[in-house]
Amino acid sequence: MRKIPSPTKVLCLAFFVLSVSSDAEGVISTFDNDLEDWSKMHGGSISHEGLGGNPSGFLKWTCYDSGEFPSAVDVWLIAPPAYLGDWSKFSAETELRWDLIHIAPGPDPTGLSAAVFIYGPDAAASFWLRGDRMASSSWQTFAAPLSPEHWYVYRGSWDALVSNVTNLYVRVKGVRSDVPVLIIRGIDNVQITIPTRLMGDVNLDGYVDDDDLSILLASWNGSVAWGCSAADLSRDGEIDDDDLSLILAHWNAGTPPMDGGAIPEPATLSLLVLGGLALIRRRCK
Ligand SMILES: [Ca+2]
Ligand SMILES: [Ca+2]
Ligand SMILES: [Ca+2]
Repeated sequence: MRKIPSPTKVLCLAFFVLSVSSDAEGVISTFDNDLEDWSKMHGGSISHEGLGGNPSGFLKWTCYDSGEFPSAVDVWLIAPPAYLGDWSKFSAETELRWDLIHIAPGPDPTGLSAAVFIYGPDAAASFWLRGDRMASSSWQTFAAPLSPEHWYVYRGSWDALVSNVTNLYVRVKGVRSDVPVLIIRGIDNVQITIPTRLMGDVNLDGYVDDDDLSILLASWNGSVAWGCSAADLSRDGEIDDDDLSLILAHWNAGTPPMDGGAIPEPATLSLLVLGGLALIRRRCK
């Protein structure tokens, strides 16, 4: 069983402020004028939209399934050559990021997931995001840190892979349906970057609040693989009290999103944390 911090300890940590930032670098696709040499394989079609992105233009994926022959309709977006080559030059703080929106989500958006695949001559790895963060009708940012503990290396070694990345695919899962469905999603701002990260902001919406705490508690004691990585704020490979401390230390940092909910008062926050810790204790028994 992992050590659970006392509420006093974690609440005291809320008064510490850390700043974590660095210069952005790498490559980015804003899709503001065209598809920027991205292509796709598997289901549906992709096109360029000049407006409605995050901001300006974006890549639109449209998939219509007649329902007559239920089939997987995932799209695999194929990155252009600018993203390939030697990734070993990137530091461990570097992330592959992309923004996603569900314009027509299909019948079961909560069943969605997303993944990134990278291939080299003798190596391959995947990074997965859980579906429960995918079902949003507003733009959301997702991130895959470029460090090996966040990836499932299923062929070869990580070092061999990042020394020569020959293929990069961003995959967005569709649905299997026996009734006609229309799915439209948007992708914007695919990039390899060292982000200016707002510490504690697990869902990357620019604000630290109960949404972030909820994701962390739902991932408690999880490993960073299979979609829990966003909650691993301390980057030590586990979701635990270190990460909880970082969220509480940065509570209400950033700017509330336009459609954000009410900001919990400190007393409400205390109850929220105590409730979460009680839940964790029960799980640990
Ligand atoms: Ca754009
Ligand atoms: Ca947030
Ligand atoms: Ca951690």
